[in-house]
Amino acid sequence: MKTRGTWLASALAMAAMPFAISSAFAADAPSMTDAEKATAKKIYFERCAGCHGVLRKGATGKNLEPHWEKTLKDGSKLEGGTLKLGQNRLEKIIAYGTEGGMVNFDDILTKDEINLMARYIQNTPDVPPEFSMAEMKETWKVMVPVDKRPTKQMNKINLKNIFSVTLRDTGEVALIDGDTKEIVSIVKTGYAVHISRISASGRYVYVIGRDGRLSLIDLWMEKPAVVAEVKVAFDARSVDTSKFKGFEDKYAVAGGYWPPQYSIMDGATLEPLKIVSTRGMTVDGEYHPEPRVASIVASQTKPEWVINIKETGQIKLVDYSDLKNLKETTFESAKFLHDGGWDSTQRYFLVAANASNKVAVVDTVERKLAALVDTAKIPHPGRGANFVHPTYGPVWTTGHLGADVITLIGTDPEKHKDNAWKVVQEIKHVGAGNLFVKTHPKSKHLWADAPQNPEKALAESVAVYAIADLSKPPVMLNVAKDSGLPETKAIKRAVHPEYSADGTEVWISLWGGKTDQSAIVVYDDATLKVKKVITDPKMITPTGKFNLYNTQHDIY
Ligand code: DHE
Repeated sequence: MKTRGTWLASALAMAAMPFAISSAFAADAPSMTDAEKATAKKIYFERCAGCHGVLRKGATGKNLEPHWEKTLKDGSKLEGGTLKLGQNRLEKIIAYGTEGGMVNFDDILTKDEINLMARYIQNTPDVPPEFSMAEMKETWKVMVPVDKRPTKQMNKINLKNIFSVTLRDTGEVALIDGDTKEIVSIVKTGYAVHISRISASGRYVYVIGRDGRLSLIDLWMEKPAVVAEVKVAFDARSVDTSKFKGFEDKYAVAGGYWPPQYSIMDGATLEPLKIVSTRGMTVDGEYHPEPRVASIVASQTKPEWVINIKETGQIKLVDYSDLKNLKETTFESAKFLHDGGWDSTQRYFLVAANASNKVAVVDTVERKLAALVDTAKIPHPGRGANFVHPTYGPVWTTGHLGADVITLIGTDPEKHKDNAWKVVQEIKHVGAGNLFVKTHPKSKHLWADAPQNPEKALAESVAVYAIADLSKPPVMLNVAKDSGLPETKAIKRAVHPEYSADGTEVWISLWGGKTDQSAIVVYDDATLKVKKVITDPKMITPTGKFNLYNTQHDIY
């Protein structure tokens, strides 16, 4: 599959990251000047690190070390590396991509930059510095202390239906009133914010930037604003809060890509409390120096987080009831864990091991892996979608980046035992390149995007399936056309369906060019007609959207 580089764009701020150990460049690698190395390092973090890793050991993308060697199960050795591939082959791969899923960069990087990157990755990777508790504390800021914050909601917004929207390339989040569709506030956050998560009480929004900056927004203020901030890592993607009774709003937890560790903060001030490294052995028994923290989810039924470690395939249940004597239960699943969501009972967490083409099912009651389900190529669920299938009973759904299907997995081991943790149906999707699927308990529809599909018309559209008859072709909505926005050079990728709190509307972002005014198109879920186009000069590169009520209660 060939898709565009936007998917890969990684933390800009990582480029500015200091490097403790200057690279020991391989003897037979192409030479580079200091200035070239600096430019290449920046491009690598912007475009490549998200998939290949900082140390280039590979994850969703291939290993990019100058030389690697591995012992196969039968004892034989396999070796390879960028030096072996050589300058010409590397330039071709970077420019045109590969059938294996590497994207083409010939439209993003110049010929000189492609030449530079091919040389850079034949040299030994730089090792970025660690990030200690003392360093983290230095970055911690409380803009509005707890005793200066309101004691009740000071605005008239229906907080249940507010949406926190990532404005990816401006480093901001827009808070949009779901009832009036007015932008309530645009707040400065970290670079290319990844996700927003809501505290158990629904008062606070936690927003994590790719540069590891965690921002805390207080929705009770007359105009909601950032009240505290801390840098949790140099590169990060995930955050959640403590949701169990008695611990509401008490802690926040954030996952680092680099350094590979998770940090626990005070929920109201973001004061750093604890850092836990995730380095260790993969499920294959090999030491990994860069096991990045992928999705984190808070249990509503226990004082526990499910923390998924990408490269090692280890899943941790972290009991936060006693931080000094932190209890971690770790169990093996499959490598390259990424994103996932609860089943409808919120007992099981289903997480994609994306480059292993599997979904791991975590049983948070029995505290063990319930199943590892084989799926089509590169499952990418977001949080997935739960509904009752007319034939197979309760199912959880994932789309795929690498296959043109939507996979339905049975989730009811009590009443539909034969279907539990099995792929009960694969719906034919409009193409590969899906990122997110979504439904709502009150809806009769399943929505699926395809923003990474190379066909412009598909990338700009969403597909809506009727749950009552999933064999029927979907209704296609061309969101870019429905927005009424003028044509631009950049494709306007329709991404991330998100329901309103009452489940009657679906909001879709148009992820457009870096500086283009874009929009969120709101559809009526019953009639599939456009209800509203939310646009504004400041609406630039909207991507993820998080409805407060649905995110707070894990409704999807
Ligand atoms: Fe994401 C979720 C990592 C690229 C939009 N993304 C996640 C999660 C992880 C992750 C680990 C789960 C967080 C959780 O639940 O705790 N994403 C990565 C990457 O490593 C990757 C592949 C490359 C990178 O360099 O970041 C990547 N992601 C993207 C994008 O390019 C997307 C499409 C647009 C953007 O805004 O950057 C994007 N990712 C999202 C969204 C979610 C997400 C909207 C949350 C989905 C939800 O409904 O909860």
